[in-house]
Amino acid sequence: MGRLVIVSNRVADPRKTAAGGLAVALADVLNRTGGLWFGWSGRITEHEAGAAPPDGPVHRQQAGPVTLATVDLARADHDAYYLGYANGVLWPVFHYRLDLANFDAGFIAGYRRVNRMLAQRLLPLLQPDDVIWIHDYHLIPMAAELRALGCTQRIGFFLHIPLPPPLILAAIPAHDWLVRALFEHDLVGFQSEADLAHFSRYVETELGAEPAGPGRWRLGERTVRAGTFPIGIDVDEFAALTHAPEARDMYTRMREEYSRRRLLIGVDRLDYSKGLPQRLRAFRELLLRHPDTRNSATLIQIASPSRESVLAYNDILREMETLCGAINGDFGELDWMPVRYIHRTVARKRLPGLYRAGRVALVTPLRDGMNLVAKEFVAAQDPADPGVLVLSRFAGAAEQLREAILVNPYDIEATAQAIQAALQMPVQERRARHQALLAGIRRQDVRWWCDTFLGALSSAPR
Ligand code: GDG
Repeated sequence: MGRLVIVSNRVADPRKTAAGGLAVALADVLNRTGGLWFGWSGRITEHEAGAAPPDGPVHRQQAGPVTLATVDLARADHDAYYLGYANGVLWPVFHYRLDLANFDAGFIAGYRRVNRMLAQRLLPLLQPDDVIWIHDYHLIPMAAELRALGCTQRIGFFLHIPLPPPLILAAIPAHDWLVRALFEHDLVGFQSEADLAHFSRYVETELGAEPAGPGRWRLGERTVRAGTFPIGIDVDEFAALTHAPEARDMYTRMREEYSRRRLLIGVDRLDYSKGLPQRLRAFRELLLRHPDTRNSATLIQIASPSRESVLAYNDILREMETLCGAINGDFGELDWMPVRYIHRTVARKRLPGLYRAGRVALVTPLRDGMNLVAKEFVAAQDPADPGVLVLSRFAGAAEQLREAILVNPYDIEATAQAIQAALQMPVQERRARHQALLAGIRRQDVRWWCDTFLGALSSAPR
């Protein structure tokens, strides 16, 4: 295979660790293979929309075997492309939240402009046998822009978030343009079978594409291959982190602090897709229905700050503060608070210790492409005395992690019952479930994901 070129909205130094599933997985891939990582620098400048910034269009930096190449965005471009279209239209609609989408016509213009500009800046950096792997909803039309400039290299695309059913997708004003652009790739990857089924139904019914063999569709001159490639984690690295001093320290402190109580753990970006208010209501229901849990169970909810300049994220912030305050006010005792809500990022090295101290993890998104927290929790457990994973059936991870306790997060009472079952699960059953879950996340880990996707991309017929 030729040199690997990864394109994603944000580029992170792979020698440092970052919060965010995508950054963690991509850093892992590139550290292994070397190559080029191209995307936005994270910097916003005051130059004119669409124009190159005055200090040169592309910043380059060498990070071990990886060349980082980044561009700054003009404020107007950033606001329309990133805040407006990617996170104000595509993120909510792809997570089935039409009610939160803002279809302002200026946003899509900025989205097209930035995708075109990124294609123009990447093109001169490409070598003839490069294999290009574009990531996520920010960059759906970028391959089409590259092709328009004459790029003939293999291009793959991976969607990290869900793809909704055709009639939800069709609410986006330019939906057909958006999905047509996927046909400019040699391979399109989804997280789950459900997403792939939505793609297949959409392209056949809305675009009139023809099935062209298993996992292939033809639209006019173009044929695209599409498949399911559930993303994984580096299980061994994560298990090793569990034994590092930072995680051990966290684990010991949690065990001491909560020696008489059982810990429930939630770790999420503060995002409306993660089902946090529903989770807190289920926890309140648990305290109401099962008085034995009062004074004996504590929920630690980490909600790392995310996309604070997008309007819908302010509402969830306020809702969480109100709910946590109400639960603690109604049920708290002088020596016990039911919820510890932490609206900050926890250092990555400490996370495994927190996971390991948890008797139960609550991973209950309303929709999620995959959800890596579910897999990290499993990897961090003590096999002799493992915690229990309560997992939303609407996370992509639920297609793989069948031995978790699967819940419908909208059903508050049933979720409360599931949490109680998790708290009471005997150790033999916990061990058996954990063993099966661990084997699954080992089989399909991040290397499997990367190798399988890149293998399929290199061999996709052209
Ligand atoms: C998107 C898709 C898909 C979270 N809080 C802290 C922290 N994290 C880390 C977790 C995990 C990552 O962030 C979150 O990954 P998820 O997969 O759960 O969710 P998204 O960020 O929404 O990621 C998702 C993923 O892409 C990959 O394809 O699975 O469905 O939405 O690694 O550990 N890390 C630290 N402190 C925190 O407070 N250090």
